[in-house]
Amino acid sequence: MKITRRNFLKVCGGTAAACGLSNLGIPNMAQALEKALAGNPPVIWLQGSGCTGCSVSLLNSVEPDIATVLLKIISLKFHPTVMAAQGEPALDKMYKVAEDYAGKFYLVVEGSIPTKERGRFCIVGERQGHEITMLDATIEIGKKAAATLAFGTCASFGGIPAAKPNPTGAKPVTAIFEENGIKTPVVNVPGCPPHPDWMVGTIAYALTKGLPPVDEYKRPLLFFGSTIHDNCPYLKYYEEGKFARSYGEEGCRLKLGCKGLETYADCWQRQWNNKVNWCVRNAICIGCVQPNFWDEMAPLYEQTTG
Ligand code: FSX
Ligand code: SF4
Ligand code: SF4
Repeated sequence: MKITRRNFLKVCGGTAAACGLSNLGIPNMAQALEKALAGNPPVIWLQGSGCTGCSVSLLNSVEPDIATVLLKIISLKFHPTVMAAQGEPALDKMYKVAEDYAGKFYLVVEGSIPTKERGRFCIVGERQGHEITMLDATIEIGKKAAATLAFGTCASFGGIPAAKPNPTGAKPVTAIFEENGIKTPVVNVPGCPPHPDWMVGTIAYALTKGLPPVDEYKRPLLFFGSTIHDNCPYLKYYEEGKFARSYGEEGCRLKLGCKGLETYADCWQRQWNNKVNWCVRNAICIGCVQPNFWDEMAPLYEQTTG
């Protein structure tokens, strides 16, 4: 698949803006991405326990659009939802890519990893008559990857599948790697689902500058560096002690259940669905990017913080 220079620069411009890299300057960004594209790094995308919302969110990427991301910026070798290949040949290809590009490909994990019953709550396929669990695949592929990007709160922290009583023993990527002595670096890009810019931006950053600086929960500071609350349009109401008791009433949404005080994300400026809206403008922040989402954020529509 060829990309024209004109389109290429357009992509670079969009990507730079999307991930806040515009201060790099387009020419540098173009050069760096061009270099990365020469290798077109292979990506293996595994899906564990989740709702596929992370993939759906990525498909909503606007600048650059998703076809450009999947076909030109990265070389997606395996993705259970979007690939045409199925069954054993698809799995064989996945293991071959991991072998051929050992230490050079990126692993994306979406969804958490069930560990009870030897991981048999989540089967990614069969090979030679044997079930391959998500747990097996994460360990086997994860140890060969250059880096692993945990996309979504489930992969990053366990998320909804790991909510109490967590019958499948669902765990995040970092826990699986730690328990199995896997040293591959992990970047967590949480959100239930994550914003497309957070995912595309993290990929673009990794390709151009290496893995991004992260916070104590391995989240890129670029997107998760400040709280929703500190940047909220309703902050002045909070400071004045004026709290809305119902939607539509003027005031801070704390008493309606807003978790913005303890939630680190840039939704307040990035917004969602191509900047149509975002949670706090007409509802509340439910803290979907935090390590203690779901258990400690529930009940969502009751005050649990502040
Ligand atoms: Fe989890 Fe992905 Fe929430 Fe869903 O599969 S982060 S349940 S939006 O989409 O993993
Ligand atoms: Fe905004 Fe929520 Fe903070 Fe109130 S509690 S100021 S609604 S983020
Ligand atoms: Fe998640 Fe809060 Fe951002 Fe909404 S505003 S997407 S709940 S972090």
